[in-house]
Amino acid sequence: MTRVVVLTGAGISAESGVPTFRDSDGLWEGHPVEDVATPEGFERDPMTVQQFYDARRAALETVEPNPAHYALARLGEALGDELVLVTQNIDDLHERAGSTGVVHMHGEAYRAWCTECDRRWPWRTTLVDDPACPGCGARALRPDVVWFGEMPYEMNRIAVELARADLFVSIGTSGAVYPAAGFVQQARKYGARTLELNLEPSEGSFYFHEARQGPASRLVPEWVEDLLASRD
Ligand code: BV8
Repeated sequence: MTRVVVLTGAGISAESGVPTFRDSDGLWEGHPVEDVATPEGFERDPMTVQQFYDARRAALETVEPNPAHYALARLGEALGDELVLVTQNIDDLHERAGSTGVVHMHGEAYRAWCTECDRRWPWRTTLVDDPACPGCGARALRPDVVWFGEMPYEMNRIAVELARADLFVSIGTSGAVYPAAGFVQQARKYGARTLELNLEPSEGSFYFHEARQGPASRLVPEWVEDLLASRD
C-alpha cells in the first residue's frame, strides 16, 4: 500500500501559460501582493482586488492543462484514494486534466464566497460589478481564495494525510509560503519518503530526500510512469 500525497504550486501550471508569482517578482499584474492578496487590501480597495481576480479568472479560459497535469490524473486513476492531490493553485487545470477530489487549500478562482451568508458559489464571470449573492441577495461576494493572514482550507485533513503518507512529492512550488512550505517536514517526521520536482531548487529543497530539477511537463510524466511501473 503506497499512500502518496502530492502538493502542487504555480510551477506546474507555468507551461500552460499561467504566470507564477516568483516570475512576476512579487508583483502580480503590477500590484504589490499585499494590495491584492490580503483582507486589508480588499478592505482598502475592493474594486482593484475584484478586477485583479476577474482578470485572472478570465485568463484561465485561454489556457490548457499540460502533460504534468495529465500525468497526475493518470496517477489518480491508478491509485484511487491512495493518492491525495493538494494544490496551492486557484486554477482548475488539475480538474480539466481529469483529476478528481483535488484539495484546493488556497481556494479557487472559479468560486465566489458570500461574506453575508457564508455560502460559496461556482463563479465564472466577474465580481467587480458587485453582483447579488444567488442565495441571500446581498451584494457581499468576494473571490473564494485564501489571502495572506487567512487560514487555508482543509488543514486538518491535510495533516491526517501527511501523517499516513508513504511518499510526499512537491511539484512546482518555491516553498516560500506557509503552511504549505512546511508539509515536507511534517511528512518526513512521520517517516514518508520526500521528493521535490521543480525547475530549480526551492527554498525548502534541503528538507527533501531527493530533489530533481527540470520542467514539470517532463519530470512529472517520467516520475508517474516510473512509480506505476514499480507497482506492477
Ligand atoms: C496563514 C491564493 C495563519 C491567492 C496564496 C513570516 C514567516 C513565515 C510565515 C509568515 C510570516 N508572516 C506571515 C506568514 C504566513 C504567510 C506566509 O507564509 N507568508 C510568506 C510570504 C512568508 N502565510 C499565510 O498568510 C497563510 N495563512 O498563515 O494563516 C492563520 C492562523 C490561524 C488563523 C488564521 C490564519 C495563507 C497563505 C496563502 C496566500 N494565498 N494564493 C491567489 O492565488 O491569489 S499564496 C500563493 O503564493 C500560492 O498559492 C502559493 O501558496 C504561494 C507561492 O507560490 P508558488 O505556488 O510556490 O509559486 P511561486 O511562483 O512562488 O514558485 C513557482 C515555483 O515553480 C518556482 O520555484 C519555480 O522555479 C517553479 N517553476 C516555474 N516554472 C516551472 C517550475 N517548476 C517546474 N516546471 C516549470 N515549468
